[in-house]
Amino acid sequence: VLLYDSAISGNCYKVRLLLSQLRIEFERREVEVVNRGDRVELLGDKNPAARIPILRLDDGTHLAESNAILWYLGEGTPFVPSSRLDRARALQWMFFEQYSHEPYVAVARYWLVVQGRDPGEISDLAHLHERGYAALDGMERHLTNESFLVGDSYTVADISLYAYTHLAGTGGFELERYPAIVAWLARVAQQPGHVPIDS
Ligand SMILES: N[C@@H](CCC(=O)N[C@@H](CS)C(=O)NCC(=O)O)C(=O)O
Repeated sequence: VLLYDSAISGNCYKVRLLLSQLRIEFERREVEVVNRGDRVELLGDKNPAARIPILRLDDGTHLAESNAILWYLGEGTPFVPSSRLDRARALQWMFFEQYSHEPYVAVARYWLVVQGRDPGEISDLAHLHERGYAALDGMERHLTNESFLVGDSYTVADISLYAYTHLAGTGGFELERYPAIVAWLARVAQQPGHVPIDS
């Protein structure tokens, strides 16, 4: 398979991490995520949203949205739960990631690290932090009593939320406030086949 990828994107990292853990060989095509003038020309026929990650499958068709790609790749493996309720719980966390977590935790990092802005220049940084901390509070409450997000094993839900949570410190979030999250991050990083974002 071929991955339209960005080395610095957490959404793309989710896909690289699962491909690595499934030992699926893939080719990477790096796409520029900062200067994005040609986005629709380059990606519009592959993803209506013209964003990466996009996976080109062996039949030549394309699949986009990081969490949809995780689900597709993980289906039929231990990374996607088999019981009806646990499958829905994995989706619950992945929708939470996209609606309540990534728009704040990833976006704070994007402005500070990728765009290299000073905190004072980012007009809505306080809002990003307030909402991002609310998402981290929710994860901390859950992980205080659980080893992983769904059931008692590592799934695509953990991959989805690991991607930007482990980078949250670079977005100005104080992860040391969250001992259960910190312990979970370490458990995730110990899973077989784990690769760091910059591999
Ligand atoms: N909801 C999408 C978000 C994809 C996304 O925001 N991709 C960014 C990189 S992290 C991108 O393509 N940025 C360039 C652009 O928007 O043109 C997913 O989870 O895959």
